[in-house]
Amino acid sequence: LDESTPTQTLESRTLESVAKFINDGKSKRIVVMTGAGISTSAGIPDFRSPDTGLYANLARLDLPYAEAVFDISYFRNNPLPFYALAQELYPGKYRPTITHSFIRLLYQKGMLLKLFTQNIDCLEREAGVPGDMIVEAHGSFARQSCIECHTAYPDDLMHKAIHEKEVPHCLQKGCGGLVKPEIVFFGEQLPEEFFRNRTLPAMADLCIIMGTSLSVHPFAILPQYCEEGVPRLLINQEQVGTLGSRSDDVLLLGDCDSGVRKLAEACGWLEELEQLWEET
Ligand code: CNA
Repeated sequence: LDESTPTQTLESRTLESVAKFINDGKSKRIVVMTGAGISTSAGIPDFRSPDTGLYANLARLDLPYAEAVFDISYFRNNPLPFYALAQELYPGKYRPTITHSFIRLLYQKGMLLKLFTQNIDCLEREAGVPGDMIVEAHGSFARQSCIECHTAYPDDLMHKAIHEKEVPHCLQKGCGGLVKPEIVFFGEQLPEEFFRNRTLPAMADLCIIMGTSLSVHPFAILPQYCEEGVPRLLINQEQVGTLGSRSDDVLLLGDCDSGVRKLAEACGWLEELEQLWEET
């Protein structure tokens, strides 16, 4: 696409046009899609950024390959590297970012249709987005269960195990299988709620994609469910997926927090957003 390619819906492929579209009341069903990049400023590393990403820093865990830490067959034989990492990622240590608060603001304004997140850090919930507005496509640390008999394991015991760096085992008589937070590992099915909701982006009148490399499938396909002519705004360090290929795609390349501040400012919501974030 170049400057001369006509738009279908927006006046132009700019952030200001997206803000005008929102302020004109044309956007009441926003679908937001997020990934690790919205939590990096909270102090949680993403996977794939060179140097700072988790995969670049896993050498100390002595893994055969970086992704093994989230591989279910590797975990069965050696759960220790995952639990070393889980201690760092476990909810409670991090504060939601202003980007998380921006999603809450969309919800408060009655504009959020659904948030699809790949993140497992629960920061969307902590920012005040209700659980039923969120599809945690890769699960989260919110629940845990036995990988053999799938019996749920109590939260307080999980909390204790994480902090004492122990690997928890199933409490069912005769089972004793390994317990794992219900985050989706390589080799595991995505939660049923992902499949139930995955075509929802087709109902959106605006889609905002933030902080994801869109390299994990089937999540990566979600933006393509948006109808042609529905504006798709990408706020990310880099261009990803097929974003930028449609007439109403807007790319805001840079960090998420300044991107959402710019969007909020253009909508006249900046003060409200900053206050909401302060109170979180
Ligand atoms: P990824 O593949 O690491 O990609 C992150 C993307 O965000 C990249 O395109 C970066 O350029 C971009 N990015 C990083 N920081 C910023 C920033 N401050 N502002 C704007 N853009 C930024 O992560 P994905 O989420 O796409 O990959 C999917 C994996 C990562 C999922 O399975 C997650 O469970 C997993 N993950 C989650 C967390 C978390 O819950 N916080 C942390 C690390 C990995």
